Amino acid sequence: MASQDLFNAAAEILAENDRGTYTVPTKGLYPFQWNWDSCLTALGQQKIDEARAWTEIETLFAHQWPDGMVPHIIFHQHDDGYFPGPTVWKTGRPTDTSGITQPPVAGLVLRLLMRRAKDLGTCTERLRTLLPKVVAWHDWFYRCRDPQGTGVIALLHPWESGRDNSIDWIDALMNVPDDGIDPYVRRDTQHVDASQRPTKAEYDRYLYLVQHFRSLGWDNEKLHDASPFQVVDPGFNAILIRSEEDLAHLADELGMAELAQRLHTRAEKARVALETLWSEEAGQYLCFDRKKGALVDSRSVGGLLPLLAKAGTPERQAQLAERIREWRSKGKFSVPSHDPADPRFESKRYWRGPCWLIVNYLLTLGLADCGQGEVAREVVDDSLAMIETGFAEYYDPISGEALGGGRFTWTAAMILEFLR
Ligand code: 9YW
Repeated sequence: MASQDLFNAAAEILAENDRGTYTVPTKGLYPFQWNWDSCLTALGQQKIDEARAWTEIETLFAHQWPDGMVPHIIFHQHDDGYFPGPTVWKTGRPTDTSGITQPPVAGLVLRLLMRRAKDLGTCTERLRTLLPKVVAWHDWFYRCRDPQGTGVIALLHPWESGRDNSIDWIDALMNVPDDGIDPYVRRDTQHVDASQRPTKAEYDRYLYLVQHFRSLGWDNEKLHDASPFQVVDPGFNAILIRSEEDLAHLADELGMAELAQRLHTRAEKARVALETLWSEEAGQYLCFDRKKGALVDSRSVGGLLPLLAKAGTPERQAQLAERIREWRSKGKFSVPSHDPADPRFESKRYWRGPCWLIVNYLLTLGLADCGQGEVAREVVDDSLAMIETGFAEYYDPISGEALGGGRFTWTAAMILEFLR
């Protein structure tokens, strides 16, 4: 498709999924506001309507919890098409929300919005209001998800990672009971092919965790230590570090030198801690299971995302870029969500192999920063090639085929970014 046609097609999807002050990922399958979807969508929206992009993020942060957490779903409107809905979460918020969070891309997105701002005065004003809220979210992460002060934070639920059914969580989920769960009916498998979705055994454990946290009153001062699932994800932590540094830069620009220094210092500590997740054998970063006290033997794309934080030595960064090329040569398109050489890889099952354009985008930012521009260009080219099969939720890395939900918001937003 010609660039202008692609731009128009992507803009049409953003408009179609726009609910005025927030955007749904895709109608039917995901009818509410999702945290990292919204922030990444704002990047695409800026190309069309800068003010609307800021509103997207402001709406999300209007539902921040008093303790600083920003929920992964905001249930703005009633819709039975999604499970688990508000009656399962029961978080007791004025507007219903889920009780867990998602990858903190807001900080890095705000810096990009500011860098490209057209109406600098208005954007700066909106930033002044948003910045302390994003900082409060980051403070929450380090207070509630790293109570021992290790420098890296743990996820308490696979859904928090944004990479729901990754192979990364299989072992740690074995520590989560699957009994005593209220009877439930899944809705996702009514919208899309069940063979491409998480399994029932996984869903049972996802729901056990929700029920367990609910029984603790969603008190974030208690959840970490009480959770049978505590996994440190290098990808998630890399996003947090990158966003933290971007917030520090923004704080500096707003004349908040002390805050900027505090954020820089914390990001530095996190960056050092991230290196404990490096595996020489795998040639990449791996998750760390805090309950077991061991690295997780799973070579997922989460372990390549530290490029985004410019983590590690140039040698390590080069190895990560090499992984991207190696995985591409085993599949056909960049970047599979898991090493295709792993027998557990599945080219069509959600986060067990398929390519996701949001991850591709984050990797291209990291690759460019780490002097790997050529690999970044290959990732962009592959992304644009896969889009020819449709603006899908995700893609098969072997056939390039569109999979999952269709007319997907963040995929459209990423195409607008790739067309820059
Ligand atoms: C769910 C909305 C979300 C994304 C996640 C993705 C999937 C399913 O869809 O989650 O039920 O929340 O894994 O990253 O935010 O697009």
